[in-house]
Amino acid sequence: MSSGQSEFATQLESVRNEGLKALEQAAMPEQLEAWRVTYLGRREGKLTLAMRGLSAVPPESRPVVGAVANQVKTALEEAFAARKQSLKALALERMAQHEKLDVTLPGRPAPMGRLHPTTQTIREVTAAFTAMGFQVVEGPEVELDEYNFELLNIPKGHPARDKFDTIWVDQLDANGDMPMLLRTHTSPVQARVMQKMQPPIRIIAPGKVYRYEAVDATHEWHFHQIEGLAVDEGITFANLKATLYDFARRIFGADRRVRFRCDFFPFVEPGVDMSIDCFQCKGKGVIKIGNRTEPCRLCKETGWIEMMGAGMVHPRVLEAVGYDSRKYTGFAFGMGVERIAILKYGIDDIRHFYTNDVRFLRQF
Ligand code: FA5
Repeated sequence: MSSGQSEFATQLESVRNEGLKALEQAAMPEQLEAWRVTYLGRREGKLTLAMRGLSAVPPESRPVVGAVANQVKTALEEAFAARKQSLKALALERMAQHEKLDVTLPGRPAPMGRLHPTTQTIREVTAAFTAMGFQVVEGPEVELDEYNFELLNIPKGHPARDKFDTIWVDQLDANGDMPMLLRTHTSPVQARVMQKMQPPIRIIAPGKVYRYEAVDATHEWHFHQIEGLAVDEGITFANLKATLYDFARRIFGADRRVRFRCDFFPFVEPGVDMSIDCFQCKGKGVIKIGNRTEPCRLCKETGWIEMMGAGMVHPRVLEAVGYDSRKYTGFAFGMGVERIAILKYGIDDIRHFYTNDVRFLRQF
């Protein structure tokens, strides 16, 4: 080996030894990168600088010396890759130890949604009637005066309109009247169904209704009703009573008492209201608190809570939709859904339903 050749080889050896030693000290990613630039950097790296000495080696010796240079380069590169790999593995191991997950810990329970008591009640009542052969239909909440009143034998100026405190849609027709309203009851669905279908008819129509009235323990300004209608040849008041008794037994059990009293609705004749004994005072009208006797607020001391209005469909209503009232008769009823829920679950105030207090809603 010539002196230039051996000097060059020694220089390379020393770069390798120094580099390998320095590599052991590099423990952090940034130290590793600094090492790479110092020893393997293309422009100013120590290996690059040492390689420049190759020009002093005679051309015939260059292949031998070049091979040595390649060995050194490979040794440094492999050592670098191995160090990088082992530092990465170490970092992962440390992370696994410090950020350990305990997969046996129980998860946080996600709150479960549930059906609103109104929806549950609608479903229960609907199931009771579908079991008796009734079909479920729906109608619009924004309704025409024609269906809400006119076709139900409540023409303009009829005093019965005062009973339904109406929320009108603020839009005038050519006569300067307001033809649209938020339906005050589900009875307009009766007229809509009869216009479309021919008897025999057995339907129930659940839905939301609105009334411009003062709110108290048993009255809301928006609530739900379920309408019922049966029209066929030979339907009598006995069919109405039997159907409603059966419904009451299915929903409230056989031991609750119900009563029918005469009532007036222009779309039925005769008309009744159906009440059930008050769950709070057990039909007595008063409640005992210790030695004291207090009036029952829920039933207003009557011992009864009204559930629904009902009656035989008025012949004028049948005629208005084109039925022959000498051939067909029918019965209809309309019940308050929240009132049914109040009676079934012993709820003391209708206002709980729509204040969205989860403590109330969770009970059902
Ligand atoms: C009607 O709405 C008639 N359409 C019912 C009817 C249908 C009669 C078919 C005859 C034939 P009424 O206004 O009484 O009637 O209401 C019916 C039921 O809705 C009541 O018995 C009661 O359970 C419920 N209800 C009435 N007003 C309210 C209110 N403000 N808040 C909650 N429930 C109410």
